Amino acid sequence: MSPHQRCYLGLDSSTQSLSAILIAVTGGRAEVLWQDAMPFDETFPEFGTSHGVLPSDDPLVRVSSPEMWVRALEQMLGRVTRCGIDIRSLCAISGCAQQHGSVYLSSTGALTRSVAPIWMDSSTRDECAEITAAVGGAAVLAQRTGSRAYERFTGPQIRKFHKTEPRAYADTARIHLVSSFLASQLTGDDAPLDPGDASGMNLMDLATQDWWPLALDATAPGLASKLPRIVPSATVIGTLAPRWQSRFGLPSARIVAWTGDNSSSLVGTGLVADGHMVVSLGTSDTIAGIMRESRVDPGGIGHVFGAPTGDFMGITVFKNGSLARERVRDAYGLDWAGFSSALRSTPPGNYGRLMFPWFDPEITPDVPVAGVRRVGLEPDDVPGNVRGVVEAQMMAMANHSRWMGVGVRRIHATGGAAANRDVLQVMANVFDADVYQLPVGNSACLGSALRAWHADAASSPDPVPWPDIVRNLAAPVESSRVTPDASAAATYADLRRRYAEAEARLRAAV
Ligand code: XUL
Repeated sequence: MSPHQRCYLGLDSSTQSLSAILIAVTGGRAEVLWQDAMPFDETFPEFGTSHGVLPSDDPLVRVSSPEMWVRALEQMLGRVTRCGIDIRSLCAISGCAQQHGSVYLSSTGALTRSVAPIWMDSSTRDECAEITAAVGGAAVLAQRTGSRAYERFTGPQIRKFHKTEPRAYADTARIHLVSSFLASQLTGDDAPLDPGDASGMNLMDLATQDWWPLALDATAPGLASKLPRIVPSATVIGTLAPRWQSRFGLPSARIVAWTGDNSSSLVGTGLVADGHMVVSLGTSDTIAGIMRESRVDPGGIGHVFGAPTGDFMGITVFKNGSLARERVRDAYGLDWAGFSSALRSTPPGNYGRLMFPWFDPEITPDVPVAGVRRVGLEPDDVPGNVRGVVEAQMMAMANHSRWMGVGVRRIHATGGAAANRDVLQVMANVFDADVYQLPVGNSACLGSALRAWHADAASSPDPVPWPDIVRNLAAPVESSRVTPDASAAATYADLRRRYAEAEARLRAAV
């Protein structure tokens, strides 16, 4: 190890796993030294999760276990110390987590609610309506907080908890997001939130990046004192708690504020300036880009969040992402190679046949009742359904990101399915844009390591500007470019319109 080498650890507590990436920076150049991932279902079978979610009788309710997340963090820190790398040069740690999920703690730090509602939950329709009415309507709420009320957002979830379990709500002294909850574990005290994650709550005033009193009052009594502080994303919030240092022999590394997985992913895909978009094909599919100014969607689709660079980010989120692709793959007994060859054996546009893969209630568009719909597509047509699900996801993403007003010419693709170039070809054709893969697969986790570096350097005499932070590890691989096919792009220009019309018809019929 070079004496000038500084190491940074990035963590990502996602829906299905906890992952870690350790990078080393020498002479301004970063390299990945080690990475690991810990899937929750397999590592902690005693919690009984499926894809990271606890069983529930109500199909609208989706909760997970804060205790399991902490166990994973402990085990991961143990793995870091055993990874074979001299971790004395570990200078800073940051992390990110699935957004919106909330953890409820008493004044002594005990859980006042054993489970945490997560982003897949859609059980707060009434609370969304109540909050919207109390602040003066959906447009006001969206303008102030960046989003109209969404079921998964933390404000409506807190309101539901207050209504259904008032005692436990009263006993709650602190409500953390998953990100600030895990950051608190590292520092050993009460960690603040960053604006990137706080903007996913329907509670933060985007302009002031502080809590919006009217939204707090509309949500639940006494909420102001139960929420963490909000600090700029690049804040060093403390150092690694002594108990981790003594237990694992780790150094007193700086802890940098954690954020949401989507804002972290912007850094991990090199999007530190406006101009292009990132499409993440993970448990949720998302499309996002940096905005210099907050431009809220007048149609109420999508969100404006804070970005790690201090700018804003526009984002549209789809619940039926990788699990929908897996459902189609499994329904026809395929593996991923078979899935790809089905894509290759069918023409762009799928002969005009359409699928609406709403295996779960969908976020975008708002579809409260689950159920796959098909137009002209037989359920037993294997390749037609494979192409159907991928085209549906890409067309929905292209249609529902138009509000951001970004002419998409270049897309950085990340998430598990971004490894599949047949899927990326559909993306390139539907968007009529060049698509690039990234050198490091887990962009949210990489973003955490790079944010740790950025914040550490920012508080030193030699700050490193964002473009230099993302230069080598988060720059798209030029040779990976997937270019659109002109005739396929023309097919989709027409099909996207038909898809939007059919989508509106089907939603009206629900
Ligand atoms: C973002 C969202 C999801 C989760 C997934 O609004 O709900 O992308 O962050 O972890």
